[in-house]
This record gives sequence, structure tokens and C-alpha cells, in this order.
Amino acid sequence: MPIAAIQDILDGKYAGKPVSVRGWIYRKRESKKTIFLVVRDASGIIQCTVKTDNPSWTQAEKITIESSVMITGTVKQDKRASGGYEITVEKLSIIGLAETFPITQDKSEEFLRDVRHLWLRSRRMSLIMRVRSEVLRFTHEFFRKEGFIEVSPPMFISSACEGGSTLFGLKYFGKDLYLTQSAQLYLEALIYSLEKVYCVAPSFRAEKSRTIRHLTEYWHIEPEWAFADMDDLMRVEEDLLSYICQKTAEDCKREIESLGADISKLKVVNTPFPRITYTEAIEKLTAKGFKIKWGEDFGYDDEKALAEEFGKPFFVYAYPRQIKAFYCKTHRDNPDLVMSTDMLVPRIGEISTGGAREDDKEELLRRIRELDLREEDYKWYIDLRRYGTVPHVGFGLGLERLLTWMLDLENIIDAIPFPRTTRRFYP
Ligand code: AMO
Repeated sequence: MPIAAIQDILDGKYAGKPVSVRGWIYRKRESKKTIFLVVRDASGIIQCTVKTDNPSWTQAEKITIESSVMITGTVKQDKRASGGYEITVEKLSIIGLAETFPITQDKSEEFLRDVRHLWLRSRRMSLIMRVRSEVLRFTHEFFRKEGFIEVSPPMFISSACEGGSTLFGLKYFGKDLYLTQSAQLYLEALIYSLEKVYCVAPSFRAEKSRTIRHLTEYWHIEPEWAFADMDDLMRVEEDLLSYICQKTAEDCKREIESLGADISKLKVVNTPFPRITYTEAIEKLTAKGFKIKWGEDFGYDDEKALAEEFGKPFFVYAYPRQIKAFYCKTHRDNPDLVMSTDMLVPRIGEISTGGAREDDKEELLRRIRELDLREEDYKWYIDLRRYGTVPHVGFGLGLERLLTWMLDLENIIDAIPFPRTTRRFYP
């Protein structure tokens, strides 16, 4: 007999028919004459009933929560059953009898994080993981559609991309190396042959901040492309975000509703996004009574206040040189500013940073010296400006920050299966 996906049964494809399902016991309830087993598989949950006269009764009595099972029976339409269908069991085989499952309803968040390897079985975590997978699919679809080529950057690196304070160091056969903070510099090397490239890869940050938006290991969506300016950059970025939001609202409606997240905020993500300069952002914040001065970087509270005003994703661009990285391209008509832009969303603040890269060798060298970086560490990167330099742009979008916003998650740690933070690296 074919093994049915539970969702297909709930969709009415097996009404009145014999069927087999495989899965795990989600809930169990007993009365004198019937045992009700709620079984879950990857697609959904369904109630299965075993009667006293069934030869499987003793198996059903013995079965425990989270035991793995194979059930054969007949699908019955029943308005009282959640989902509208149930299975009258003919045969129940226990595949793996579970010990007493440690997760019960009264457990604390902290406990659930300690047993993350088991908590991943919860309906909530499975729904999030499904949407995460779909968001990745839409990301790949978008870049392929736009002619970008997927590339694979290294994780071991010898010089910093985003500044020393968040670098994870490690010993590499006696030499000092680091874990990558961003693939950007390597992507820049690849545009000279492929022109438009992207990757989705882990980035590592020795980030001491314990906030709802910081991980030490996160997944980074990073495109980089040649012959492009800031306008092209913001256009591709907003197109990507609106593609992801629209497709997710369409294809993950059931998951989003089950998670209790607000689907309407995804549906209204349409291009063009509002754009304000850094200077305008400072003026807005000053008007709201914030103490921030021109030249200072935004804190989380500043970003949240700005984002509240827009209520949807928007760009801040043209930042002061002193708060941005060495690779940012200086505005030729105003050397105090660099061509850099952040995308901000409500509640989370910054979800991406991007910009035009300094493509002039002398300007780049000047920035490297100004920031006291070691020129020899960036020799290969400077080479890229020696041989056929081109104007180019790119951005980095944090997948988990994006999901935290899209799914109204309280904390970024629920956007990734095995979160790594300052305090958490088990399991
Ligand atoms: P930046 O350092 O701003 O820029 O990082 C880009 C995006 O990565 C995400 N992010 C994080 N997500 C979770 N936990 C963290 N600790 C964390 N740190 C960063 C955010 C952020 O917007 N190379 C540049 C980008 C570029 O210009 O192309 C970079 O890495 O969503």
C-alpha cells in the first residue's frame, strides 16, 4: 500500500480509502473503548483511532509520545476531527518506542533551547524551517532569473572584511587565520570573469551583543556585480526583497498563518522603497529628541525609531566616511561621504548593508592607510584595481534577520536550527 503524506489525506485525496502513514506520536488520549493517537509526519498531523477489539490495541496502549510508527487503516471523513479526517487503524507497528519525552507544555524557553535537538520537532520550529527553505529557494530563483552566477567563497580567511573587533581567530597549521565575516572581497575578485555573482554562505561574527538580532554564525546572502552604480544597487536590492516577500506570502500562506505572523506586511512590500540620506535620517532623529550627532553610527534604538516612521522596508544612504568600512567608495564631490546604504525594517532595524566599492587603486590605498590597516594583508584585493578595474556594487543581507522580521519572531535564534550566540553553542 502506498505511504501517504498526512497533508494529502487532509486535502481529501484519500477519503474512504485504505492508507498507510509513517510518522511520530504527537498526542495520545485514551478512553475505555478507544485510543486516540495523533500522528505527525513532515507534512501535518492526523488523528488515528484504535478500538479495543483491534489486535493492535496492546501496541497502542504501550505506545509513548514521540515513538515512531507505521499505521495502516482507512480514512474517514469526520467533522469532529481537527483537519476534518481521521484514520481508523487496522494495523499499528511501532518502529522505535520512545522513552519519556522531556518536553512537556510547561517548559521554559531556556529549557527548550537546551534541548533544541528535540524542540526542532515542534510544529512551530518545523513551520519556521519550511519558510526558511522557501525563502532560500526564492533567493536562488531571483538571482538566477537576473543572470547572477552562484559561487562558493572560502570560510578560512587571512584578512578582515568588516573590521577586527568581530573577527574569530583560529590556528591554521600554526598560522593565525580567521573565520569569514563576509564573502564580499572574494566575490569582488569573481566579478572580473563572471560579472554578476552571488553566494549564500555562513558568516561569523565574534559579536558580544546579546540582542534579538545578533548571532555569532549566520547565513549571508551576498551578490556582487560589475558596471553598476548606487541606483542599480538599490533597485536590485528592493526587487529581491519584494520578490521574496510576495512569493512567501503566496506560497507559504498556510505556514505564516499557523505561525500567527502578519502576512499583510509582506504583501505590501512593493517597489520602489523609500530612500533617505543619512543626513536626513539624523534630522528626523534630532526632531524626535534623539541625542545622536552627525558622524555617529546609528544604534538599535535609532534604527527602530526611524523604521517605525516608515512601517516597511526603506533605504538610508550616503553615510559619513568615518563610520563605514575601508572598501566603500568615496563620493567624488564630497569626500566626507561614502556610497553605502543600509536597508532597515520595522522592529529589527538594519537587515542589509551594501554599496559601491572603491574602484580607484590610489583612493583605496589612501583609505587602507587612513584606517591603519596593513597594506600587505590586502595585496590581492588591491590587485583587482590594478588590472581592469570597474565600477561595481554589492550587498549583504542577513537571512535570519530577514526571517525574524518576516515571521514576527521574538528573537533571531528561532530563525536558524542550531543557533550560535555568545552563550549558546550546544547542541
Ligand atoms: P554588515 O557587517 O553590515 O556588512 O553585514 C551585512 C548584514 O549581515 C547581517 N548581520 C548579522 N546577522 C546576524 N547576526 C549578526 N551578528 C550579524 N551581523 C551582520 C545583517 C547585516 O545587515 N560586506 C558587508 C556588506 C556589503 O557592503 O556588501 C557586510 O558584511 O543583516
